Amino acid sequence: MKRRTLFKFGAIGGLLGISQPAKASEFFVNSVKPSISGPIVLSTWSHGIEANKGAWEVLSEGGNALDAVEKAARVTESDRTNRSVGISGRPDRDGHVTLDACIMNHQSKCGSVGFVEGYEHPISIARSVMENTQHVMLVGEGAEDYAKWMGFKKIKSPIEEVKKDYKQWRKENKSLFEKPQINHENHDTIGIIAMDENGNLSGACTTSGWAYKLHGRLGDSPIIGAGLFVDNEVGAAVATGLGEAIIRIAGSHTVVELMRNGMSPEEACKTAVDRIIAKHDDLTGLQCGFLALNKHGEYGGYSVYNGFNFALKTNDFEGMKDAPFNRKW
Ligand code: SD4
Repeated sequence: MKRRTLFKFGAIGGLLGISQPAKASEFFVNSVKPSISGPIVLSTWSHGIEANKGAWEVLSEGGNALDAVEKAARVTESDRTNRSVGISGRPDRDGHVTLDACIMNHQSKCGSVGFVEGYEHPISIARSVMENTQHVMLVGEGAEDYAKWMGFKKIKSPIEEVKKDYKQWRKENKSLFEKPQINHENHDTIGIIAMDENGNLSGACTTSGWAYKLHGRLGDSPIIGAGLFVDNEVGAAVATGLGEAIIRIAGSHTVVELMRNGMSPEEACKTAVDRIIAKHDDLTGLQCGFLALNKHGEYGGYSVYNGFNFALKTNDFEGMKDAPFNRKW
């Protein structure tokens, strides 16, 4: 049934007192704005510029959003200068670099790995979990065994640069049992959301997680619905920042559901951030940001504190955008 017919029927049904169950696309009708032309990719933080370039190699050739977001994530995972993604990321309090990643496509298929050490591309292991197993999520030793079994190459971890940084951190933080702190220098997870030329959405998220976290800790980044969520009827969202706060409100899923109910991507991100703020008495150091894209190519972000930015690439634009925020540091 065409959308217009549905509306007519809906109006008559309303007059007759019959309520029609709404489809996702109907929720959207009030907020339809002009679509962008061609594909679009958005990535969190400034490392997103290079990641987007990777995605664009796929999208500009007519490739699909899933391949694009995986390629983008791999760019950042391979960047040895990056201290928050991949094996050069910051270690936990015991000196281990444990990696979290997840991926989700336009068919709501998803895969994830958490607490993985010594693999260059956790995002590709996550994709393999999605495509080659009946599971969504593998963690720790089991995820590493799976990766090995699937032919992913193990790298010695931690790498030398990380060991050096860790030694320094231990020196400066004599009491290892001090409360771990997150700050804006050390939490730049990459989350990527993209729409391809067929209008299909996918997303990816990969990180070494909260620096100096407790050994064994998983953040939001490998958790579908928290660090990433995609619903091809509505839109996609990714999160960055303090994972525990994001998990508490099922952050990325919340953003997508708010868009389903008619909010713009920016409004949806803001509403999710407001919810986080309302649920925490102490916001000291609690940075969280969301980035969202809807089916019409509209996008937006929002964060608790200033400083969150994201990289955007379309046929007409390549560069950084600053996200609006609730308060200043
Ligand atoms: C985590 N959400 O492990 C990640 C950290 C992050 O930008 O996103 N940093 O909690």
